[in-house]
Amino acid sequence: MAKLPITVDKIIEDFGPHEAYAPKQGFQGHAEPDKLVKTHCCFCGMQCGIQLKVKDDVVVGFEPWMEFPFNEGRMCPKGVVRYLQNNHPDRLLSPIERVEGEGFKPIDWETAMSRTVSEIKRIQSTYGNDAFAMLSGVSLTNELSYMVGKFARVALKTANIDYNGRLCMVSAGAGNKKAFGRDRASNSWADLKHAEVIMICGSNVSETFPTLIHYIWEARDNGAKLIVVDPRITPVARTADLYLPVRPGTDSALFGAMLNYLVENDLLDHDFIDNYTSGFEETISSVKDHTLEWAEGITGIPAASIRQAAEMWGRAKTSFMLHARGIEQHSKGVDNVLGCINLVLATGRIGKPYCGYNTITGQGNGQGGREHGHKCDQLPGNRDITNPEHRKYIASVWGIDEKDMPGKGLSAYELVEAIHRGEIKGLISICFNPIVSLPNNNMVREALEKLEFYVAIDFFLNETARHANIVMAGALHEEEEGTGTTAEGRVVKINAAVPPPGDARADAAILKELAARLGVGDKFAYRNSEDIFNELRVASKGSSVDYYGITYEKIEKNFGVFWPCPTLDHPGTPRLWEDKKFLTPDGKAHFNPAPYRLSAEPVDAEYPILLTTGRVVSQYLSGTQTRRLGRLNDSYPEPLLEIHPSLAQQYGIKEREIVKVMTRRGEAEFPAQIVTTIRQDTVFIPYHWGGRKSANQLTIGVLDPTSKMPEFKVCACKLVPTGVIAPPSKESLAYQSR
Ligand SMILES: Nc1nc2c(c(=O)[nH]1)N[C@H]1C(S)=C(S)[C@@H](COP(=O)(O)OP(=O)(O)OC[C@H]3O[C@@H](n4cnc5c(=O)[nH]c(N)nc54)[C@H](O)[C@@H]3O)O[C@H]1N2
Ligand SMILES: Nc1nc2c(c(=O)[nH]1)N[C@H]1C(S)=C(S)[C@@H](COP(=O)(O)OP(=O)(O)OC[C@H]3O[C@@H](n4cnc5c(=O)[nH]c(N)nc54)[C@H](O)[C@@H]3O)O[C@H]1N2
Ligand code: SF4
Ligand SMILES: [Mo]
Repeated sequence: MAKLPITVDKIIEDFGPHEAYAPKQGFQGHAEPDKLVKTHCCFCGMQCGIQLKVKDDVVVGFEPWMEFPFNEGRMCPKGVVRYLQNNHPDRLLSPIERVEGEGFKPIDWETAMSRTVSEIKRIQSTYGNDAFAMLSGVSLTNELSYMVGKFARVALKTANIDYNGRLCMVSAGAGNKKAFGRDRASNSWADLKHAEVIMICGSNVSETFPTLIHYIWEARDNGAKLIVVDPRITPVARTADLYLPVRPGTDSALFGAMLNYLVENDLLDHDFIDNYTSGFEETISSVKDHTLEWAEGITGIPAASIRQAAEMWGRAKTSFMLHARGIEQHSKGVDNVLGCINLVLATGRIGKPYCGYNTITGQGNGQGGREHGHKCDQLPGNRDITNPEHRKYIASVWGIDEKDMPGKGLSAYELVEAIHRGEIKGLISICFNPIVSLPNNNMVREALEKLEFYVAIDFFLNETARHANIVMAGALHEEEEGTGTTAEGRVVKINAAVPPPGDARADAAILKELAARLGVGDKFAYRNSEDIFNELRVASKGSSVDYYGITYEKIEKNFGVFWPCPTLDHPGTPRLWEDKKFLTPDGKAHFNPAPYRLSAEPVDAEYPILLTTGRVVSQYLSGTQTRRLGRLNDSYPEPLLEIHPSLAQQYGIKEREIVKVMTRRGEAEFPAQIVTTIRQDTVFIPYHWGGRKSANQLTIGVLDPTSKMPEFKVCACKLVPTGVIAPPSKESLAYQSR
């Protein structure tokens, strides 16, 4: 296999645009459109409503969709350019095959399908079914998420299927299931507007969920107080009443100390605790020694600020807790989530107006995509693949014998480790770019080079697909009908605006044909997306994630439907837990002990600085999509190392000096961006790039024991200045000319 790292530019330089490439030239943004199609943004979990303008079967622009209640026409910088992907010159317009020493060549679908199927059969008959694995993603619709889970178990008959939400939502999911028995944000965003106190832990909301900020501003207008917990003074932190500059990896000490303070000062809702919860005594005794002063030593947050946070939270009548990956992407991510939930339960602020608790779902369908069965341990309806009753029910929906259903497989990072060990020999991926997005990605690269056969399904040639033998040209959201579920639990309709370009195919059509060639066509005889959705509804019936009462028609009529929605006449459930009937075995909300423990890799003399990673507003995830959208890319074209002036001074680092960042996994160079908005002991690098620019060369592949979430948010590094000043990037030039 070709040796990497090779950047996207290099790919195009090396191999040229493939022969089938024939984009329609020129966008007719100002021409009268043939039609406007109401749908949703393909990027983050807000799933803003948008109308796509279509001319001659090409998406040429957009119009705001004012009536859609969540965003009322507002969009962020990514949402307003997503339409440029449909006609993008880098689109894969047919399957391509990698020929050793030559590069990728277009092939026809017959060749792509027959070669793929014969390799699947060869590998599985030689090494066993589980030696062929699948990796999936939650930019996919609910229909595709469901279909992929079924495809892996019924067509590939492999246990080894997992998804990119493993890097995103699994700590939140595991915490929510433990505490409530159900994995969904508890409230619609409407409850935010009238909360007295809003606490945001580990989320750069203004850059990552820009349209949600409007709700926070409205709450502020109504008098809400805002607490933000982040090692960086993010744009939203700048506006906070109380900013808590937490040392990365120590949030559980903060939450424990706040809980202890609430107990000691009796800022508790005894009625709620006594009647509707369990585990309180055990939990509070686990944080008895978490004093304010002790927590100051661990977290670096002044004790007085922790007291103030506990007072603000404890004395409010209504409150809203929000958290995202900043506290979840840790080897104790689940504990951090439970620490937040404990504060919510201790004050009884759930299941009533303006009281809420939401983990902010990241990817477009990060909510729905974690419900319908393409996780290694999960069946549709967030059912458990090891539970005999659950297996029996889903086997009956799928029309297979329960004994033929594979068991629990490996989680995403573990699955790649198994490839590295030579245990897994074949891979099919759809909607995932693990060589950019998994931690410790030098290992990932070595693993990919060991595969005997790899087929990827994508609409762009992403960095991981560069290692594939075959890449099948798939479809964008605007090219395939389906549904998604937003971060607030609202099931919305994704409408196809145009057919896939060239010879590209809808993802469902690709999976359907593969299934047929693998001999199970009868199990995938769907005529359209609605057929898949109708089967999904039945598969979810009676589960903690009940979609049974949701239909395409109902979604369109009501601007989405909030699950659970168990019957056709049920209106859906925007606010959970009003009945205080939790889905845990004892019917109560569970407190869970989550005392502080160390992160996997504490700093030491050799690696003395904390490294954390995350996002910037204009790039999305592995960057496959946004690095191709000129205006977005121009505003942040390369990863920069955020560093505090005093730490920079200690090393003699100057603005834009290239700094070598080293960890026990690897090293990489980044221009320094000296900012006063970060802790002095911490540096931050955004992770949206591959190859030599990838932050994940440095991150650590240690997982949360429960959720198997990697510790993206903290590891130890050292800095070596190179003395070379990087030329001004387009970004800093643009900045200077302002
Ligand atoms: N522009 C843009 N928006 C996106 C995405 C994108 O790639 N780009 N991706 C979407 C997806 S899939 C996701 S998951 C979300 C992620 O949304 P967020 O979680 O908001 O984004 P991150 O940048 O990963 O991390 C959030 C914050 O965590 C802080 N942090 C780091 N370590 C710690 C810690 O130990 N404790 C605390 N309290 N905070 C810490 C960082 O400083 C950062 O400001 O964004 C979604 N929206
Ligand atoms: N260091 C570090 N690493 C991280 C994180 C971090 O904060 N720090 N965050 C993690 C998080 S939260 C996430 S969510 C992951 C995301 O990591 P990935 O899932 O690897 O990132 P994406 O860019 O979404 O890659 C998805 C691929 O799917 C393709 N795609 C998108 N939509 C579709 C579709 O409808 N059909 C098909 N066939 N393909 C599609 C895109 O073109 C892209 O190539 O990264 C994780 N990695
Ligand atoms: S906030 Fe999210 S869903 Fe809305 S336009 Fe931006 S990226 Fe798209
Ligand atoms: Mo994510």
